[in-house]
Amino acid sequence: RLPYSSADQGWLSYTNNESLAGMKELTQIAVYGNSDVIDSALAELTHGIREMTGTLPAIVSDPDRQASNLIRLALLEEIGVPEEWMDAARIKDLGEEGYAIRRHPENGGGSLYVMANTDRGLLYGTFHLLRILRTGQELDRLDVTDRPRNPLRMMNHWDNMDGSIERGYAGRSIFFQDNRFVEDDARIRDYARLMASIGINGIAINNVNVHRTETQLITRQFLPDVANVAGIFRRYGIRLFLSVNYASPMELGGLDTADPLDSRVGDWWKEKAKEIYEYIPDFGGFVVKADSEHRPGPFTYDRTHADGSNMLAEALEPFGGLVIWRCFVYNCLQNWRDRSTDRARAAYDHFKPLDGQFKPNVILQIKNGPMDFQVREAVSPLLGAMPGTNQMLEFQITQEYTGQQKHLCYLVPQWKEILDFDTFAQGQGTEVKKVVSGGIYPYRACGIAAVINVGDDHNWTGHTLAQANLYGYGRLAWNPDLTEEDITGEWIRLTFGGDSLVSAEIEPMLADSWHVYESYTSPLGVGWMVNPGHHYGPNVDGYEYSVWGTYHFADCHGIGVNRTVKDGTGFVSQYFPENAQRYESLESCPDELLLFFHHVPYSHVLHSGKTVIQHIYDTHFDGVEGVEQLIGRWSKLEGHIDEWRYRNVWERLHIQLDHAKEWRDVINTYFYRKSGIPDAAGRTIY
Ligand code: BDP
Repeated sequence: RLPYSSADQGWLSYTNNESLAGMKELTQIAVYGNSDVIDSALAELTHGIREMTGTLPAIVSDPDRQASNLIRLALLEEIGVPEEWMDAARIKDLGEEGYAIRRHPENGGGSLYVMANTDRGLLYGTFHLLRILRTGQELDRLDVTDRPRNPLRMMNHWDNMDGSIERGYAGRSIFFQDNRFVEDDARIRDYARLMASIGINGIAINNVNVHRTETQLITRQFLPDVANVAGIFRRYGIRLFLSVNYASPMELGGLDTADPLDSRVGDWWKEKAKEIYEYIPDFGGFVVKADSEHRPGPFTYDRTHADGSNMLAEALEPFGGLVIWRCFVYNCLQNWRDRSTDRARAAYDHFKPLDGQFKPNVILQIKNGPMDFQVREAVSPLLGAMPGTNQMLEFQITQEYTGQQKHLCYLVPQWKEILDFDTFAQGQGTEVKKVVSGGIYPYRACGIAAVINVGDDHNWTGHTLAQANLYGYGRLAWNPDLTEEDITGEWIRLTFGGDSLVSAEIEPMLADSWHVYESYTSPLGVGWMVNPGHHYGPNVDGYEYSVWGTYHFADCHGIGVNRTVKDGTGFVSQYFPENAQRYESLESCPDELLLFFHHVPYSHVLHSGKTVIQHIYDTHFDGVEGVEQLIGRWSKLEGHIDEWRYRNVWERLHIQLDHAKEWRDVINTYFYRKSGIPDAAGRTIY
């Protein structure tokens, strides 16, 4: 048994399952293949089965082909599968990370096979089998093959070495404390298990804002510790990445420049890369935030982001490392009096002209929207717009703008919309999910990354139901075609067991929650309206006259940002024509993004038939009622869920209710005073 930590095991918590207890196949396991990752798979399998059946399965060596009543965990090259089981094409199709799970009682002698080309495939297959067992799926003629759609499925930590987490709402870092690595790594092991079980294969452990101490992570002082974490990850098929400070050659190397075209700078990074790979032979590479929010970058030297990233890429290339270069580049010191600037334009304006100039081991990491992880914003027009440059999508699981894990806000529905968004880059059917998985352009590396919502809280995510975002992200990164319903149902059963009342109440809670949160916060896609700095709670004009470029332009006549080509910022022109036309015209612009693209009078009538002002009033009243319904549903689960988790969610829902009322009253009052238009339903607005 592995030394698991005492933290909540989340969706890996197993409870006794009587229907499995009698299954003979679960009493013995034969393993074909040998590696650390296979050992992890075996440990997970024995642990899970023991927890579910009460019996520790025996490990048997080399049983003959006819032997029955066992699980065969097998590398395909070791076992040589009988032809009738899988044709060659299907096996090839499993690739490096896919697997097959089969059980044919009649000709397999009652054995259950988990088969893969690689040890990582076996690990993923094992977790899938455990899911099948835990959710009580039919085992009789099991015939599953699966492989991930996205080559890279990453988590980005924004952890600082002092133990704090930028935009963290679930406690302190699980990696760092007092400017060192934590000593007890049981929690990190559990974390690696959770991540591998949802298919994550790359993790950047430190904040993209790389401060002085974290700059040192790539020095001999800390590389042994980094290597230790990389070792824990490796056993779970995960490669470790580091966020690096672009100015490291100056801060660590004593150079007087970080100019990417100065050969001393390139040489410094080459030496540095060599050093890192001495410690971590499978090091994933660098995540870089450059020229953004006061971080250093190539702009200082009048160089482009292609120059900057290629220089790093060259250093990592001999070792197979990647440079993940973030596109969150904009002017955070802009003059708000100058209405011709529009922050939404920035990523596209900076990067699109550089298409084709990046080295094959550079990937551009693009936030889902052109602004910054708002509850609702348009999809970034940069996605799909660079045929000659690897791209990956960036989501934010940590709920910076979506209630900071005090409010329930299930983000899977939002992510589904974004993944399914048709960019029209290559005509109809060029959805974001196809672009970033490499299905449209011949990308060398690509996938999805997300800013994680995990800290050292007992339940990892602060709000226990926020675990569903973590789980859902991993599942979607593995397969963006999974439905919201599938993911939600699976997560609930794995996390809380098979009580049907629990599923019946939590499913609609999760399904409604994004919409509920959106209703009582900023309306119709306009975003922001939060307190500056920490981004929690309502403040309509918090950012209105600020240099950050985030405005709603509300006055007594109307509200919204005119981003049209006709007489606005022209942002709309960055989309492919089908989307540009849809957003440009008031008639076809979808209601939920109306104020993201247009400035309209309060009396403007939406497709819903309501005026903008009445929509604002109605949704804000509805939003609070929505939270009351969430509480009503959750209250029915008392006694059906353990006390700790029940209280954890109950308390947060009540905080949410209080704060939803505050949002409602601040927003409604603001717009009532600005517009002077009373609520048609005559409700109290202050
Ligand atoms: C903003 C966050 C800030 C991050 C930045 C980023 O407020 O803390 O550093 O994004 O993504 O949303 O770099």
